[in-house]
Amino acid sequence: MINQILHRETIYALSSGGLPSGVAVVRLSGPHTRSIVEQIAGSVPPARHARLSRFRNGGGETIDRGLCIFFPGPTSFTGEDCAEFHLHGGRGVVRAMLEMISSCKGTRAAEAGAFTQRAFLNGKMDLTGAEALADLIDAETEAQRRFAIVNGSDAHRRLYGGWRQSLLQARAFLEAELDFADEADVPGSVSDRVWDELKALQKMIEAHAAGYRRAEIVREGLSIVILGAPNSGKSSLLNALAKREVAIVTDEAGTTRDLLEVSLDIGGMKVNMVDTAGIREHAAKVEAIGIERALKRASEADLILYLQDATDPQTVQLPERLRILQVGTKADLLPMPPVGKWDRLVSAVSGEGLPQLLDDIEKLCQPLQDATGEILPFRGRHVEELQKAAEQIKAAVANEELDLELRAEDLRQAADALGRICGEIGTEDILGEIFSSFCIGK
Ligand SMILES: Nc1nc2c(ncn2[C@@H]2O[C@H](COP(=O)(O)OP(=O)(O)O)[C@@H](O)[C@H]2O)c(=O)[nH]1
Ligand SMILES: [Mg+2]
Repeated sequence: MINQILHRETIYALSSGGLPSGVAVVRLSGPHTRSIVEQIAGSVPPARHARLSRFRNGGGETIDRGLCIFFPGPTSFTGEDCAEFHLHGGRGVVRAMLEMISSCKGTRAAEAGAFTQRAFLNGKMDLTGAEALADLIDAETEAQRRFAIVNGSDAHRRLYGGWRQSLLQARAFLEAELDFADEADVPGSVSDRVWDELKALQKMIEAHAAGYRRAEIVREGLSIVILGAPNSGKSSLLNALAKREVAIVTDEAGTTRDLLEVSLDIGGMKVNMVDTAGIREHAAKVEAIGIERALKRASEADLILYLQDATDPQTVQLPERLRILQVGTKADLLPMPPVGKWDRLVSAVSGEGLPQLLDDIEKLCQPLQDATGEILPFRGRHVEELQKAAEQIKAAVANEELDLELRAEDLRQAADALGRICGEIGTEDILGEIFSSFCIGK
């Protein structure tokens, strides 16, 4: 893959997150790692063995006692010599340790994603692997975690590698045909088969690219908007589902005037639920803006919960063509539940109907749950490159009157687009952007 890059500086960072904490992990990577470990922990422990050590500062004073682990390159996370100090997670302890490391020769505080970037540059993982790792760290729900693990394996590189191989073979056929062109007795059927296979490949790439929407929902969350007339119980339902007072509830119409969003974990899926201004005519200015925003957000949502006060149902105009679940509210006030008027009847006060409503949403999420086991493109840049590849193949196939050489060149560009996704080809200019979204210490 990519040759080992020798970094001159040794980077360090607190990798374990917010302080204070029970344990804090300070991590090092680079050529001075051994000498720094010697200075701080007295000597270098056997490779990949945790050793209880006394950590000292430059003046020989004890900073703390903790575990030290040394990971010799190239079989480390970054491919370089790495080490970890496991300290007590006090602010003063960590500060003293970071100060000590920064006073050692050749060290520099790591920028966001710097360890992973070195791992990538040293061929320890490909770009989609690095991006999936960032997703794993950002994962809040079970579905996000699973998706990041599945998509963090080597699967993208194998999938795109296979497609690149097919393109290479197709080019080889075309080039062979070019060589024989003068002899005029090459059977046409060979290249016909190549074009058929390319058409099939193009379809496959397009279908794979279309999976991005599913990946997006798993990563960003399913978007559900609560709509209904004022006082239909929208804010109360949001609070009941969030199990806390997120939205203000009053019996005054027009209390909620802006969008209010909470992230919920429903059956392991991230769901972004949005409470909105009640829809009515003749609203005051601010409220009218709120209503406009509500309708706009609803038109982009994956699901609308359309609420009606079951004791006094008001009808409002909904955006069309959307998935809508009709929900009757305030069920606790009804002496006899009406049959069949709503998909669900709920009460934010007694809690009745809420588990069933959550079930409905979970069922809706099922196809997405299944998507968490799929290998999908999961960044905008993946889809752009896939589309580029598909378009180049399409151009090569369609332009029958074009020189074979030019058509072969289209195929080369398609293969390059696929190669860029995993970072096997020319990605220098996008690395900064990709790794800056990582956290420090990763
Ligand atoms: N009894 C009862 N009252 C409710 C229920 N949900 C909401 N309310 C009341 O209905 C009024 C309007 O509720 P709110 O959630 O602010 O409605 P929104 O305008 O649609 O957000 C408030 O007085 C709530 O206390 C419910 O399930 N049962
Ligand atoms: Mg409200």
